[in-house]
Amino acid sequence: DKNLIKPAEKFEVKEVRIVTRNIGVIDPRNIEEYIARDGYFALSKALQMKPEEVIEEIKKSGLRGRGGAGFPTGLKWEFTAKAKADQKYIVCNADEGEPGTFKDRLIMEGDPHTVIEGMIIAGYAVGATKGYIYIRGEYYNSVENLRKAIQDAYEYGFLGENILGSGFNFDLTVRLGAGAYICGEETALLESIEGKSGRPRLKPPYPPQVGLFGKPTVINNVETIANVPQIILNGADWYRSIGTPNSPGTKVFCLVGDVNRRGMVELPMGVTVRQVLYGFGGGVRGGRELKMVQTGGLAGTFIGLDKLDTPLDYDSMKNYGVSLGSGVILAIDDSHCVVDIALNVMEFFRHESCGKCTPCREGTRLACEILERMTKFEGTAEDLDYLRKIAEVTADTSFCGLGQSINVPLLSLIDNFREEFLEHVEKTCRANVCKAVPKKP
Ligand code: L3W
Ligand code: SF4
Repeated sequence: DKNLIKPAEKFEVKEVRIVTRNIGVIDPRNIEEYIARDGYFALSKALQMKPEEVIEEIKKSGLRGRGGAGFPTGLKWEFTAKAKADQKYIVCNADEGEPGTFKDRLIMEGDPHTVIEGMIIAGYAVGATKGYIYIRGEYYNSVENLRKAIQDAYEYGFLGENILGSGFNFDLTVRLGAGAYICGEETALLESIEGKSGRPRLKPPYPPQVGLFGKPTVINNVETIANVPQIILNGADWYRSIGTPNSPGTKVFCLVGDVNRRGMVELPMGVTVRQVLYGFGGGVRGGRELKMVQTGGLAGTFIGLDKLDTPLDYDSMKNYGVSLGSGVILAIDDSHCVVDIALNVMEFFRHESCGKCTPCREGTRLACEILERMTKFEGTAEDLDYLRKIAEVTADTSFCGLGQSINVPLLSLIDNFREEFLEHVEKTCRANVCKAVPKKP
């Protein structure tokens, strides 16, 4: 509702649409509309370059992985290109499962050809002739639009044999995930494509050396791949002119929670949390007070109001302790209780833990037990220290990123809102969410 948006002028933000440039502009099921907006021109340009030149351009652009970890894309491609093998693969991680994140879905639904074009260019650059898009099974519209787009791309000669007369061959297949969050972890995803149960592999070796079916593999997030055609078309210098020196380009943010306007917006890297919240989101809903913000997804940091001016890029964690992650910004107003939020987060990780290793399986369970006690006013001050210990040990000893990152949300909540946790020991909940449960006689 536009009437609800009252952006304070100084927080106004200007969208820069690279990845989302065609969304809502073209009919995603019509390849000709994509071509009319320079679609597949980048592919044609790339095929006239040497594969090393394509990689060099991506390296120069400074593009970094948009799934959350920010690994340099050009470097990943170079490792894969240099690995010796009879077969290589490109995998698009479209198993978007981070609560609050829906950017990859909207990109695939609204502009599937951009993802396809980016994958073909990646295949040419590293010498891969086969690609997989591993997509969340519940993303029905994305799956449909991607399948139609792939079929059309074959018909127009952008996929298959001798693409645009270049002698380069590339085939693309869509694979559906079945709803496990852990399958978004890149090696669990590879296991799943291979038909095994989705459990993470030990790293190293990393996928560029040993990936899908044991062969060198590039795995990139949807948003990362969707940047590629525009970088090839407009050049690395153009790309570097947007964003920050260490994090060039844009980020697609998903703003959710207690704001007037929720949704997806593409902004230059380095925009502040406050700019997204107020410039795009129009501030807190219903005249309530903002209590905290979680950035970067459920495994991201909870920040208080003192950190709202933090610039969001891949350095924000290092410099300010604020995660960028996959770009979720969750606004939380004062009607929510901090202990209840912590319990909610931990219940998610307990449910999604694949159970392969003890620290994550048991650590998440124990954390839930303690937090549940606290929400019933049965916790003690020592419980807080115990929670901290569980978070630290789980992070230090878990096998994969899921268990290794549960300390981030938990410790940021305990450190920033310790007083409110302790109030629960005194049997009060300032948000009136938690209640004592009468003991059974
Ligand atoms: C070759 C090396 N490759 C690292 C590669 C590695 C991977 C990438 C990052 O994601 C993020 C987390 C959250 N040679 C390499 C190398 N690589 N060293 O770089 O690796 P890593 O292990 O740091 O991170 P990751 O496990 O791939 C974890 C974010 O994911 N997250 C959730 C994201 C959710 C979505 C979504 O729903 N769309 O993206 C939640 O925590 O931010 O930073 O490719 O192989 N020496
Ligand atoms: Fe599975 Fe958790 Fe261990 Fe990762 S850390 S392998 S999700 S049990």
